[in-house]
Amino acid sequence: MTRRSRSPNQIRADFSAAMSAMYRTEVPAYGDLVKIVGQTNVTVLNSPARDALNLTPDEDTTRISQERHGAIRLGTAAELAMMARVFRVMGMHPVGYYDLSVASVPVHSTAFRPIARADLAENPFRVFTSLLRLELIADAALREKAQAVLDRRQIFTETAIALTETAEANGGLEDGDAADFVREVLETFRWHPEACVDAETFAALIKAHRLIADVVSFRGPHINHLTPRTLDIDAAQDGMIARGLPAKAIIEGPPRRTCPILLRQTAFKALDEPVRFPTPAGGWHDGHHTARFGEIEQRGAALTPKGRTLYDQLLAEVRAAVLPAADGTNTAEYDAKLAEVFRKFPDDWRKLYDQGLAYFKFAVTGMPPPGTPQDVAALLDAGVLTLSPIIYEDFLPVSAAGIFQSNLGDEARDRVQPVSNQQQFEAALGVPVADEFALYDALQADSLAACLRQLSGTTSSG
Ligand code: OOG
Ligand code: NI
Repeated sequence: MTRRSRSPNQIRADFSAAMSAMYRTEVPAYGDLVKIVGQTNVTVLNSPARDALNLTPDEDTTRISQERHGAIRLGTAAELAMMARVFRVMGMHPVGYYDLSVASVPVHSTAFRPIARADLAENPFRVFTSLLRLELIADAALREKAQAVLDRRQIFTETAIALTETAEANGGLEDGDAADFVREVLETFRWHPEACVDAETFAALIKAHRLIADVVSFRGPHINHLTPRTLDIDAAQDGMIARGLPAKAIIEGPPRRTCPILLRQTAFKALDEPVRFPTPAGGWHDGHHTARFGEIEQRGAALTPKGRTLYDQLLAEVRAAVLPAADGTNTAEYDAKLAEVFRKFPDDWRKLYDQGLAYFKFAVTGMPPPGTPQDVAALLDAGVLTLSPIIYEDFLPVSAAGIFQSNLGDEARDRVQPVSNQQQFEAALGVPVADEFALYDALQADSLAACLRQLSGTTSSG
């Protein structure tokens, strides 16, 4: 019998499926969310709205509702460095740096994700991974205590570490080892209701910041949400409300548009769950904790640095006028302001291209009439080239902060001093993070170059 190797893409798909199954049993409300998304997606796929989705020919619509991302929060540099090695076995690489301290959340983050288009198409699963910044806890005694608790824990099983080393040494894993690897790595993401700190320490950590308590008090970095793709996030949000799920007050990101850009996200808020704290007498003390939720996302075009600056400016303008309240009391006002301010963001693919606001891929769709100048605008005008948006595969710090905060409560705002530190993050990670703009820029340049080569081939041979 020959031993076959399992590709990183296959391992990532296996892992994502295993995690989805685990999370649905751990958080039944997440199973409800998956059903709502599945139903909404079928409705859209069978309606005229399907045409506006820009589905790529390689898009497998039977997998459209699969999870696009999940998130974890790690406690130490060593955990982050090991996690990076584990994700690499699954073909996931750190892209982007997100500083959440600007939103009073004491973490900084990256997204581990596949990079090549073919890999994303095979399985797009990524993990938004945060590292706690204990140095942002003001109370020195509490900070040291938290550090000591974190230094004592081992979040990876021995087998997970050994199989990661095997994969590194051999350049991959064979089928049997890959299955063991997925099962063992899943343990790191599992929920443990038994806390590893006593109730008093937990209360002190909660007082410092709810997020610190979530990271420090448990045996591992439980997966805190999974996020399937919805084809109509407004309908899915209504569906959540209709099914009685505690939906977040607003949809994060840009407004609904004819030409979708970046990323729109919403979630149901973390549920209150029973946990147990060890007592000095060796027993357990019952308590509760809110950590785990479900999210949905809808993606649009990746923006250039110029487009992103405009997006950030417009969003800041909206938030200066109406800051969304967690209890939903000003949601209608916020949505109206968002729609109004974003009228300044062109909503037409050609304009977005001409103004250098978004990234595109190109296709040759005609023969150049004699005398057509060889510039892109002229080729687009003549219908020789056609544009379609390159989809945004990353995250948005203001949106991420909104997702964090909807699970932490309004009281978590304005508590941490913002200090961005990408160098410190990369030192912990062990490698630099990839620059998302450079990745999109290369995709666009490659696509255009391939089309121009094809055209010069047709003109010189004809
Ligand atoms: C991560 C929140 C950020 C997103 O989709 O922006 C996030 C967390 O709560 O740990 O997942
Ligand atoms: Ni998320």
